[in-house]
Amino acid sequence: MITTQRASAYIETEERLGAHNYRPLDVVISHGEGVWLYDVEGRRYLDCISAYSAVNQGHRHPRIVAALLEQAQRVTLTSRAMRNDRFAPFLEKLTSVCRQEMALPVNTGVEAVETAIKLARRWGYRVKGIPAGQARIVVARNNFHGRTTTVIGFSSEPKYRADFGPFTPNFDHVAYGEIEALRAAVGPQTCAVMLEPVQGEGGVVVPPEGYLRAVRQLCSERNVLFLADEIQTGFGRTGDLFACDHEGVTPDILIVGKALGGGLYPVSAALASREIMSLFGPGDHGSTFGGNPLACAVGEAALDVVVEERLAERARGAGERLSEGLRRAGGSRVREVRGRGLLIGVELGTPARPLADALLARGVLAKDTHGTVLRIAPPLVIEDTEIEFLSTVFGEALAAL
Ligand code: IF1
Repeated sequence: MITTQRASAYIETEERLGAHNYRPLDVVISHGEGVWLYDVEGRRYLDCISAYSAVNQGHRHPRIVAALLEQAQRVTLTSRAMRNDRFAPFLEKLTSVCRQEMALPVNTGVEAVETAIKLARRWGYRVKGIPAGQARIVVARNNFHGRTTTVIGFSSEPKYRADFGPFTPNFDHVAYGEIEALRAAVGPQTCAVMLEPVQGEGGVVVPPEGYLRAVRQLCSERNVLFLADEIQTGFGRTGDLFACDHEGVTPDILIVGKALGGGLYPVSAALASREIMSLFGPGDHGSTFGGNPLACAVGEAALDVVVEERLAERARGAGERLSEGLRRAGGSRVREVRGRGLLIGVELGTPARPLADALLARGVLAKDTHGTVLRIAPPLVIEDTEIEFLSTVFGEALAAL
């Protein structure tokens, strides 16, 4: 990818002054609209990263931008030391869409994961009666739930853990998708099982049909909370409103984020029943920005767009057409095209970064994950003409490798 003088200047400064905690594609974006991003040279790219599924509604959705601008003229940050007139309507819409009784809003996804861990442990001690300090949580190998030290402490990925210890204890690991392994791992001190309904960073791994139902049943039988991390899979990404809906499963604690912010603002939350959420009393948990009026205004509009534009239904149909187009264009050069809805992983069997670079040169932004998988996750508003463009460019990029 030839970066021009202008782009190189941005890249040089970024490399000099910014921590090198990413190896980004060498493209400098200056404008976005719908599924399209434009770089500082005015070149156009079809965005198949969607900020890791945080832009389901498309870049700068007019309705969500309008909500942000309107609220920005009124009040933006009050803290939860007082109340504001956006919190209640946001809670009504969020609990109704998520089909949970109560919500605790925070900012980034990992904060919602940490909130769920604290809530599950408290339930373990005060409801299940687990002896103090002994509550355990079962997680899947190949998981990704965020980057705090507690959360990367139960990652199975060495590069996420190296030299960040010591880690929070009492997390047990099981193979993802194997219900017998989970049955064996759940013990008397287990308070919760936490899973992604489809593993994203782990390489777009879809569990066997019936796994989520079996997890739900096991947790109910063994008096253990089922925590579903739908931060990446939620709000239509996998062709259902939530990936758990594919198997008709309702988690005890639902963890959401990313697209709840409509691609404009960090909005995340943990949701649960009244019985569980009531275990948090005043002062037990909080955050400076959690539930701020601007976040609530953006979150409400983001939810309206997901529901009223039927993004889950669109993602299901578009995902089927795109997966078919990628299989046809990839032919024998692709081992597998897998995923659900518009969360698609192309398994190459060889490093996927060169393909990502070849796609970049042809106007498509896509990222490699787990080494040999190319993740394709465009905004859910993608049109059929754009799907055809993507499939064509995919075939050309593969042929050029
Ligand atoms: C990075 C990918 C990674 C998530 C799930 C919680 C979080 C995430 C299922 C935490 C965040 C982001 C983080 C970003 C890259 C991206 C990502 F899977 F989406 F591609 F890393 F695995 N649960 N995923 O996917 O949410 O605190 O970031 O708001 O850290 O590099 P967050």
